[in-house]
Amino acid sequence: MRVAQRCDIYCRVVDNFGDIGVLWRLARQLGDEFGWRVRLVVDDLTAFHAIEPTINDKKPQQWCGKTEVFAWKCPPIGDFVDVVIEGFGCQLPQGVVGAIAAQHPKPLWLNLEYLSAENWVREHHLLPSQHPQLGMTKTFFFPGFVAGTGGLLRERVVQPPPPPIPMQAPLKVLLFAYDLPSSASVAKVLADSTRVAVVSVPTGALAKRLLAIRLPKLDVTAFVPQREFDALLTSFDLLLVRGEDSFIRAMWTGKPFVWQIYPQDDRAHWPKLEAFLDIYCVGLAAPAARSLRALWHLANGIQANPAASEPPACLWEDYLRHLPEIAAHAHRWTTAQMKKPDLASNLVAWVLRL
Ligand code: TRH
Repeated sequence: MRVAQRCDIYCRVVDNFGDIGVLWRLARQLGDEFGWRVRLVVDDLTAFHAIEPTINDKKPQQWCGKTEVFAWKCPPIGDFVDVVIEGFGCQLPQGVVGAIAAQHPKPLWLNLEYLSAENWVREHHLLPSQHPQLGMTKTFFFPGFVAGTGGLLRERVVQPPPPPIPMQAPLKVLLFAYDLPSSASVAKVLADSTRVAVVSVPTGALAKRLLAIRLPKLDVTAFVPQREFDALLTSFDLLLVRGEDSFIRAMWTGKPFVWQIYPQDDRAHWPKLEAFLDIYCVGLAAPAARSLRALWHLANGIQANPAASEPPACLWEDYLRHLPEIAAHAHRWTTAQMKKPDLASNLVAWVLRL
């Protein structure tokens, strides 16, 4: 059996914080829970600093807990490595590709893909791809919600959620969303609702937009370090989250949430959202599922039939009517997901089996 302990993870920040957010979690978990020696190579230390304030964005090489962090322009080359994880198809620096190809034995080379609930993910998970010149195989590792995929990032410390409690008091809502017109329209509906006490928005472009329109009940909050993010989420009743990492963390709270998916050109993200809704709504009664879908569509600026769509305030009122059912469903969904093996465990098991 091959015991992999030396792992290099490569991360290019395309946008925002999700790329580094996911790969930093994975790096930490592999080190803390599996005893791997992990090196994380990142092209944007400023984004990293935003979620992990102990990172010095001027230092090309530094330790952060058990992880050694390198700036992209000076990656570690020459040391023996067992596993190389390329984050989200980021393309390894040229010198690194040559170095790992020259190593004997060659490392396992994985590409960690973005999360999707689409059906094809199961068929593509763990598919190998042969490098045309180097005689090396890169394996595609797909996160996912169902058996046959790589699973979801979840550290051992994440506990099953407490049972939902009836929400009588006005709701505290977190809105961590993109700076889009759809986010502003959801924010307005929330702020106008007598059932909402506060709309909390992390500092950033959307907060600026909402401050500019003087949104009532708006509370602009400081960006917290990622290790405090779960605690932040659990302090709210309803979570509007985005991207990949905050979406999964909201899920682990077991609370009702709305997912604003990362927008892509040509609406490529729409089928991804629908694929998740299709699996998420299983077991939810049709009227509640319709209401949940309608609010998620509103948050994502999706209008299947603009002529037939109800005003945002009506969609919200309908959602509120179904909220007890939606909250119970969220708890059931999370409890079921937590019974599945997590992504890091799946990845380690696959590496050790080879
Ligand atoms: O920042 P994002 O929009 O990242 C996106 C997505 O990952 C998307 O899939 C990807 O294609 C794109 O980046 C490039 O949203 P996400 O994924 O939720 O990441 C936000 C991270 O920020 C997450 O790790 C939580 C962290 N965070 C904090 O640490 N503190 C905070 O106060 C907040 C609000 C977030």
